[in-house]
Amino acid sequence: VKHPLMNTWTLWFTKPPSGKGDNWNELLKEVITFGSVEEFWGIHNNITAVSELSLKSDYHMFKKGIRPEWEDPQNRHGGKWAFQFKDKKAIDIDALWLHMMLAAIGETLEDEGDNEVMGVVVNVRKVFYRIGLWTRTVGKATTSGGENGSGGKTRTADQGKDVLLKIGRRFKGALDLKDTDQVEFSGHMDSAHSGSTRAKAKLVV
Ligand code: M7G
Repeated sequence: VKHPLMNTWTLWFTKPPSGKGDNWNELLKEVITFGSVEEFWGIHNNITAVSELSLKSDYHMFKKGIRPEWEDPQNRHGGKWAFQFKDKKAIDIDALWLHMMLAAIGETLEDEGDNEVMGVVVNVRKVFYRIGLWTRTVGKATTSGGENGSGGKTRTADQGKDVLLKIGRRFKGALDLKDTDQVEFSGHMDSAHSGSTRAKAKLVV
């Protein structure tokens, strides 16, 4: 028996660079696409744990059809919530990443109709692990889901921001962070321009 997930997801892997001249595009590999609870566990039980990955590796789990890149047109106006775990030895990154993936596939990070969650990411770096949650927008006013204004949902900038803040709080909850820990949101535009994802935060929870 297969228990279907609400969405179909694709797992991606970023290999650490092997030398000079490796660009982002060549390092990002699509691994597998799945749409059921059973497939998820089959994959999870058979791939390398985050704690065993080399430095500069990433896992990305995104909704099927969305590349985990700023360049994907679906991410063009988006951003991400992210938290850096700076004491790598003090945390169980495998458990945290599992919780993050379960929250994503279990659709507990947003309410039906929010339509913000694109995917989740874990970065393995020398001095931290970072877990991120990519969103479709940066909380601007939008109209979506209808053509020529017919049946489309209009969202004011305030509503857009409220949705992102709610998602940020759920992200923080899924990672079991303390109230005093700060989770920051930044837009991909800023990330791309500053040359790093450590761009100035627009929102904090
Ligand atoms: P990171 O892995 O998000 O954070 O970005 P880090 O600085 O803590 O390692 C590292 C670098 O990877 C960026 O400066 C970019 O060169 C590259 N990179 C990361 N992302 C998510 C993208 C992307 O979506 N598109 C492109 N072109 N490069 C990216």
